[in-house]
Amino acid sequence: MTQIDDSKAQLGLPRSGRLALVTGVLVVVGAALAFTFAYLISYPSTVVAAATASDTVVLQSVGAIGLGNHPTWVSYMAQENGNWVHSTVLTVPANSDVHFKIYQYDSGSPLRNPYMDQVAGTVGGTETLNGQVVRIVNDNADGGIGHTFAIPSLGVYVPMPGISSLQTNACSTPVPCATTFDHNTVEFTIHTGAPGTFTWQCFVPCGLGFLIGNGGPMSTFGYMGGYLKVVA
Ligand SMILES: [Cu+2]
Repeated sequence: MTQIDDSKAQLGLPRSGRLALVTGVLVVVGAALAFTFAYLISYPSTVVAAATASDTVVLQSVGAIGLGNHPTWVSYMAQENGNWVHSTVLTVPANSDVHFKIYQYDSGSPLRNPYMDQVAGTVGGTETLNGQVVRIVNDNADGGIGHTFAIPSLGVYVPMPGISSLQTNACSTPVPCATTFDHNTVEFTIHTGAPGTFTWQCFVPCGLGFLIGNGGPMSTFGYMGGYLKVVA
């Protein structure tokens, strides 16, 4: 009767080979866990969007961010000291009139809820669209609505039209988009109250390729939503 050599019976490998295999598997699993953990705790940096009430919060919305983990995703960017940062976590001063200027480079579509054509929660209940003061934007016009800037808990809703389908100079370079590309400029002022942290988001279901447009960039901080940190 033949005696089974235990050192070679399993996987047909000698003991040292099995040890190397197990070590290899552990290293791969460990690396995968570390990568997943690092991904889950990654978070947009906080941008001092307006240090004082006399500063303007400058943002841009783009059709594709072109960098990071999701280069094809639609996104906002924010300016800090004149430099563009891929973040949507913004600090602004409390108890102040804070002015916003948003360059909107993306195309748009009609809204699912045209109620959001109306500007709300801004000083005067208006926005300035390409230099013109308006209270309402027609989402059924050419271009539709690209994105909205909304802070639901403060009652702020600002519709931002998409660029016209007839325009031929859409932003095609890596972000940030330069103002030489087609865009709409939306400006408004909100009055901040006491310090606090408020969620802001887009309400256009612009997450192309995701379930009813609300996944991906619509549900990931740093893209179509973020925090407005109102600080003393
Ligand atoms: Cu959007």
